[in-house]
Amino acid sequence: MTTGVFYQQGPQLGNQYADDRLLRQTLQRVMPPDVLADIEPDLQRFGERVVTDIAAFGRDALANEPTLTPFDPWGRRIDEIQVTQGWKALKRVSAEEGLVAIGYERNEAEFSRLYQFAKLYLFNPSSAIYTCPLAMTDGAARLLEVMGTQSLKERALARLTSRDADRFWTSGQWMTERSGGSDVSGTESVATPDGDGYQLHGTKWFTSATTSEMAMTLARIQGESSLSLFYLETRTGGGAYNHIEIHRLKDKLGTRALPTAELSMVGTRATLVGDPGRGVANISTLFNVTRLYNAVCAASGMRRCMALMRDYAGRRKVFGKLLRDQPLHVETLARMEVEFQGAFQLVFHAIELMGKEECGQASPDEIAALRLLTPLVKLYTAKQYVAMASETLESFGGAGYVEDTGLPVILRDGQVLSIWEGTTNVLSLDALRAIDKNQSLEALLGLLESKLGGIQARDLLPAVKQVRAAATILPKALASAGSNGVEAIQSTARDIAYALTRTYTAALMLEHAQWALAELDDDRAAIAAKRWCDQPLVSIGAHDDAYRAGSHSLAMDS
Ligand code: UCC
Repeated sequence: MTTGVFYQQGPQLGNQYADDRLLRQTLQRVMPPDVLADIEPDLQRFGERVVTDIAAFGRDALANEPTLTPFDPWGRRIDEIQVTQGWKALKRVSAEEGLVAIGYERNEAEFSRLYQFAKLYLFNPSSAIYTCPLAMTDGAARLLEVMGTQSLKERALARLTSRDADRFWTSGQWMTERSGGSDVSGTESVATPDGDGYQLHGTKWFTSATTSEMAMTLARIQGESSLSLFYLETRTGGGAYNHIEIHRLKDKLGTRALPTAELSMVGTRATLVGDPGRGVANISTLFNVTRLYNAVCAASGMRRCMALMRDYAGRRKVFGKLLRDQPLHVETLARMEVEFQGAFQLVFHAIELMGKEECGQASPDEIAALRLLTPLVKLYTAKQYVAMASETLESFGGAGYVEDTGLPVILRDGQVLSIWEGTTNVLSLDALRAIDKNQSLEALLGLLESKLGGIQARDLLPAVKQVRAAATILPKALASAGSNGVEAIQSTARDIAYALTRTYTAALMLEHAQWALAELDDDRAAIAAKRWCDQPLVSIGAHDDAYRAGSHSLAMDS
């Protein structure tokens, strides 16, 4: 060993369940003791696994990216996508660990989704985004559970939710075409009746996890003005493609272990799901699930960033002191922890509501609130995670910019979370749709008030007042934005989404803080909640004609 030469130690990770106080506390707060006692040994075990063999599979998948071989040596078109052993192992692990199955076995009744998503949260940062195929698989499973025929349930749902790795299927979600990603109404794919099914023709421009055994997709039945939803299997019984040609794999900024292809359906046999012409409304069951996956992945990414930065702060010395003793570094991490805690409470609250809804335990207000929370939770956590990923790299200095530290992938993979499954703007507009159609704002504000009503700790009361003041402004600000017409309210949609999210999150953080003070005499959640509430919660401008003309002139230099 060389003496006198300095080598920096990199960050180390411990058991990701044992080390995660917020996860453990939140499950303790929300779940009955017997349910927690039932699942905790599994979470404890899995918390170790995600930093040992699962992390190794993830590293292998990142190091050996998928490839497409279009032809065999004799010139036959084969379109074979090869994925690494690590990626294949992640599929086996996902089945055996029940990462989708737990949500459908429902052994823990309405708490099953919390259990399942706690495992996904532990899994995601080590998985090279294997959570993407799992998200679509879960979304397809829910869709088939709600609107699939008995034969589709027996054939596909049973495989999507299987714990048997040899039987387990994943699903794709083929929505995007060259004509539109956010706006799918321009979909050019057509469906022609063929016996008791359909033949699909058309090109899909982004198909994630293209090695999946099945996909849900949209196409227009001849003669119908609106899109319909279809189930297809990617291979026929003999193993050949189901009339599908793969053109190329996308060369993406991140998610590089995940095969994402451009492909054409050239007579692909498919089955209609749900009523014809209701394709967009029907597939929303799927993407409302994937949007919650997106959010849990953002929160889990934030938590991984905190774990890495915290450990490193105890190893790295600068200007004569460890980073953990540098006041500005500590302040930077403290702000990030507040952001993480907010994201965490928001995500796990949405999952709690999802579990209740699926088990018939949610009130009408909780169902309406979840409709609005889904786009809010997705858009907000994704955006905050991208900012946090960037700050995390910076906190490692030059090491954060060097590939083999394993840090740059955090930023590259994080960036996709605010793009796929609906961009920030598309989801802000979806939140307006939910407010307009589902009376979800009243429901959300009702839940918020019931949470604030349970807070008694004297130390938290000023923050409760701040949140009540913000909640009172919200409907008025919305009405005022709406009074200037459709374009005015659309131009404020992001401000509205942020204001709603920040205000509701404040109530969730205060609820947890109250519990932690009362039950555990732990004031750390209270510190975070008060700091969250001290930031501006609502900032919604009145975008009248003159304001928007000014915006147009600034944006377009007109
Ligand atoms: O596939 C992709 C990548 C896969 C990777 C998955 C990873 C998952 C995360 C993993 C974590 C690591 S990306 C492609 C994703 N594409 C999108 O998400 C599309 C984004 N665009 C939208 O969401 C738009 O808002 C559209 C497409 C829904 C807008 O379409 P329309 O046709 O203009 O919408 P309409 O006409 O407003 O709505 C049609 C119907 C209405 O119902 P009815 O007909 O009863 O009035 C709406 O209320 O659909 C209903 N609807 C919804 N219902 C629309 N959105 C929703 C919703 N979110 N929930 C319930």
